[in-house]
Order: sequence, then C-alpha cells, then structure tokens
Amino acid sequence: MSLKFLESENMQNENIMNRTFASFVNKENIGQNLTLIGWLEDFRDMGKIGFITLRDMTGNFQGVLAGEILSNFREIPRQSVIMVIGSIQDTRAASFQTEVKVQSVKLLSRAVNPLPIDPTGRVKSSMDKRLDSRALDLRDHHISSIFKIRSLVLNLIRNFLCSRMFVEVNTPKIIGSATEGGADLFGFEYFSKKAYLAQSPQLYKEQLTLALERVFEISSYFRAEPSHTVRHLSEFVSVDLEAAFLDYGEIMDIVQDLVISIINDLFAHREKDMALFYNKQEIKIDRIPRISYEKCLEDLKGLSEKLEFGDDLSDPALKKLGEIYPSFYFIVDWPTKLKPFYILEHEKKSELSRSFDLQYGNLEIVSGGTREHDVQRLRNKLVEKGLDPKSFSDHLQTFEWGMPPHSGFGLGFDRFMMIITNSTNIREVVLYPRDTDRLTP
Ligand code: AMO
Repeated sequence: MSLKFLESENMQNENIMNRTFASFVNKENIGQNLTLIGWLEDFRDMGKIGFITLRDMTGNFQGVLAGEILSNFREIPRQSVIMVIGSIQDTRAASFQTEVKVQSVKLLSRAVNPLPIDPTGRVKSSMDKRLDSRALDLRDHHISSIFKIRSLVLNLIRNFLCSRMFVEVNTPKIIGSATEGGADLFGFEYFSKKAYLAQSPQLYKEQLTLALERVFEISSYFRAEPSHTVRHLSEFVSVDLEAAFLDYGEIMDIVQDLVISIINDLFAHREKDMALFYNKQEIKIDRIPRISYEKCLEDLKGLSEKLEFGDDLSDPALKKLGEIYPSFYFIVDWPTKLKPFYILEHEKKSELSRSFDLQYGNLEIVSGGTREHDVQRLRNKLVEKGLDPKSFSDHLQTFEWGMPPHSGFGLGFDRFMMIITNSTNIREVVLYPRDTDRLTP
C-alpha cells in the first residue's frame, strides 16, 4: 500500500482539536483511546513490532506499532509530523508511564531526509550550522528550554518592576541623532533625511521621568560595534529603567533585588529546568558587594596588572577581577571621563562619577548611574565630550520643564540570560543573532 493514504489532505481534521499532550497522559488513561500529535523523534524496528517516540511541546511519548501499520510506517522519515490514534496501555519502558498501542497513523507533514542538522543533539553540529537552521535547532530540548526560560525571565522582570510602581514604555528605535554619542551607530536613509537605529533609549527614558517618574523599557537596540566576541551582538535586548528622585545607590538596591529575586525564584520553582544548566544551585546570592573602581585598581596591582587612575578596565584586567569576584559584584564610582555625558559627577570629587556597572565575573551585565539634571552643566558636558549641544536641542529643552533629579540603568538582557543558562556564547541565548558576519536567517 502506498503511503499516500496516510498523508493528510485536510489539516482541519477534528481529531487535531481533540489531541492530548504527551505529558498529560498517565496511568488513569489506560484503556482510553486518545489522539496524540508530534514529531517523530525515534523509530525502533524490531521486525514484528516497532516502537516510536513522538515529541510535542510538553514532552515525549512512546507508541507501539505492529502489522500493516508497522510496514507502512517504515517509509516515514524522522522528524516528520504525525498524528496517532490508539489505546493507552501499561508499558515496561523505564522512561514512560504508559504507551499508546497505535491503531492509526496520519502523516501530517513529511520532513526531508537528511535534515541539515540532527535536532536530537545526538550528532553535534557547529554553532554556525545550527544558527543556519535555527528553527530546527530549537527542536533540541536543551536549546528550546533556554528560550522558554528566557520568556519566563522577561515575565518575572515585568512583574518585579510593575510591583515597584514602574510604568512600561516604548520609545522610538528610528531616531534623528545619537543617544550615546560615539561612532557605533547604524545610519540609513529615512525619506530625505539621515536617520539612525537607536543604541539605547537613554534620552527618552530620562525625559519621561518628568511626567511618569518611574519608567522601564524592554527592547532591542543596535550597535555598529565591529567587535566579534562571545558577548557582543549588533542587535541586543536591554532592560532599561529610569526613576525620578532616586540616587544611584537606590538604583543599585533595585538591581540587586531584581537579580536576587529572579535567580532565587528560578532555582526554587524551576528546579527541573535549571538542572539542565546547572548541577546544583551554583549561583547563591543574598547581597551584591559594591567595590569602588579605585579598590579594583588596588586589587589589580596586587595581581601585577598595573592600571593608572582613568584607565578603562581592559579585558585582561576584568578577567583577573573575575577570578577574585567570580559571582555578581558592582564596580562603583568610575572616573568621570570614562562615563557618558549624562552621568553626574561627585560634588566634592569631580573626577569621580555617581555611576556603577554590575559584573558577573568578567562579564558586564548592567551599567547605570545618577544623571546630570542641570541643563547648563549638561550642555557643558556635551561640549567636553566633543558633542554638539545643537544636535541635542530637543532633549535639552525638556530639562527646562521641571526635570527631576533622576537615575537609572541598562541591563544587557542577553548577557543576563547567558548567566541564567550557564552559556558561554551570547549566540546561544538569542534566537536569530546579528553580528558582524551574520545577517541571516
Ligand atoms: P551600556 O552601553 O553600558 O549603557 O549598555 C548597557 C548594557 O547593555 C549590554 N550591551 C550589550 N550586549 C550585547 N551586545 C552589545 N553590543 C552590547 N552593548 C551593551 C551590556 C551593558 O552593560 N544608556 C546606558 C545605560 C544607562 O546608563 O542607563 C547604556 O546603554 O550588558
């Protein structure tokens, strides 16, 4: 008999609506006839009898085939989508509670053979090959779990910030002038004007504090950074926050509470998922230490990494600091000259700024600080940094409308997900990464 009879012509088949998910089937269903749909993960042909493993979004189930169904089944390539109807029975298989004795099979969508990568993860593929076939790559349970946890963490962040009276906002990503200054801007033709892709929501989030007081935004930003590293992308997601009347110390309290509540929540309530990434609760935090930039220089001196005040912390320096402080720690009070024009300096020590970075070992996760809210000093700061105040006139005028003192931060969400999922390359935690070489799929 040809396989044609198995191929579905009508995907609206009502049985699809009555399907049962794999992980919902248990011993109470024994004796019942159920419809299950999934991708054909495995087929073990023993001659007179065959076993299949089908996978759906909730897990795997086993089917037992015999007779004509089994002989027809041999033609179905792995990873095809099939619907099986059958009765639930007890099983001897150690990894399943029950199995389905298959009475009919319908092929809903045939997969090509061979596929570009092995989505079961048994045959390993290079990162580039996996990213070229990303949608298929996600059929690997470990990999799809990264993105399920990512979605959960986004929800946890939203809930946490809303409970602290922050309002979620959406600011433009097509902008007329640089937000962060500097050269790493993607420019393009916008009708007859020059436009750019936003590097961050910095100016908008500051402006919004004068009416909304506390705002946050979760969105993609764009940086034309030529660096090809495991922690940089040209398009990345950032959680940005800005609050009126809070100082950078209070903003660090918020970062600390946010990070601790998420990590503890995941290890307490998502043990099974987290076990995919960590053997045990390897990240344990109850507070995040605050270490001054100057103390970091002293620590580094002790490790024969000599830096002068005002030097940025280079990759080798951060690597050494990461050995002393392998978990989360803040580096506070950076030299003013290393921070952007909008960061406020200390009143009595103007060479130091009211700023911080949150590090995890050698990886920078967050950067933030108290902002300059005096318009004249802000103008001077722009000039000092070699920027033209005229290109910031829209922004500067809002500082004359009753701008409150304010502070905030930007958290690199993809980098945060690297820590949560114990990944060493940012590309593991981004569905379709964009870097200097990759623009597809
Ligand atoms: P900054 O430029 O430090 O600060 O960015 C904030 C955080 O975003 C992440 N990040 C990146 N992640 C992946 N790829 C990149 N190319 C990339 N660039 C940055 C980092 C970084 O700590 N406006 C300020 C924030 C503020 O002060 O509110 C800003 O954008 O984790």
